[in-house]
Amino acid sequence: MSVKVINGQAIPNMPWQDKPADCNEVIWRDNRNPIIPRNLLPTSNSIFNSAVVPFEGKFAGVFRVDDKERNMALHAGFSEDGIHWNINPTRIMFEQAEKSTEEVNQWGYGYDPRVCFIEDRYWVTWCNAYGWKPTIGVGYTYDFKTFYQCENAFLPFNRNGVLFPRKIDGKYVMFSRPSDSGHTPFGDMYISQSPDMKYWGEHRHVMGPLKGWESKKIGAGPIPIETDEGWLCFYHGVLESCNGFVYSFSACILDKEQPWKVKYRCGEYLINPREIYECVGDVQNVTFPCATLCDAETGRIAIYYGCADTCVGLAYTTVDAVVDYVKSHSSI
Ligand code: BMA
Repeated sequence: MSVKVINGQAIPNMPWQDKPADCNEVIWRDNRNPIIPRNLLPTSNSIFNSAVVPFEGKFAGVFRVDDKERNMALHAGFSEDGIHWNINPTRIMFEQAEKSTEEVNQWGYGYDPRVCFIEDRYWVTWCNAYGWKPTIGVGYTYDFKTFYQCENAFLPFNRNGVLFPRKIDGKYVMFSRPSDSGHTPFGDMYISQSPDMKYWGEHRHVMGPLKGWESKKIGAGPIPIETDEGWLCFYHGVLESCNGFVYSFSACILDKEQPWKVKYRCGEYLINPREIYECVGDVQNVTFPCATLCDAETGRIAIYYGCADTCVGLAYTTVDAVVDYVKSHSSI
């Protein structure tokens, strides 16, 4: 490995498939995709845009499960190998982290969760409803059994709240993407900072739409990976075509100490919807990454991404390969 992963962990049992000999892309798909089907639970309409982390030598996660009434909820799940998942049939019922927050932090709905281990616990951020308007919900768990809900991070309307895995300059750092109440025809990535995970400020603009594939809006994806080149961040970008929105994803590298400074940003998408399970489903043409596993020893990366708002796919790359590609195809 020429690029070093900082503060990472070895995950020797993470899912992996070697790059097929005839593949000339930077990211390649698992040939068992979709690894989580829409109907894994008897009540599920779809399971997608979900977050996975290493947990006690195995894997745990928070999954977006829409039921057949089309309620959007978060469910905990566990796996031995990161491929085969036992997802709880009942949704996560958050306990209130602080009594004083009881009135404001009612569960509204939950979608597009991210999970980030910081210091001693797994933080969960998701798109939560406050008065049926989307904003960033925040909670935590130690064991994926009991979950505690904190204050929402921001005012509506906001989506794609993604935490950095450590404090930077003594502050928690989170991406978000201010939006509207609908399918939002705009969107830039911002960073906000907090001394305590409750009060968020010192907002910084990171980047907005640039190239054709992301010309409508962009949003943060999985938890950033710290490397000696900077923060490696996968993010989604949206193009509007005559058939509606098309969600692809790519990567950028941000400054380690001032992560709102973009060092490199790939001009091309790295994955776009082209497989049948990415193009056909409840929302056609969506590849939406929410989590990675990264083995600090080998630099292998497994990317969990939602496919067509219906099921979960898995794709692979390496830190060396993606950093090299982003640097050599940087549009800034
Ligand atoms: C976004 C979110 C995502 C979804 C995407 C495409 O606004 O709702 O959950 O994957 O739209 O429908």
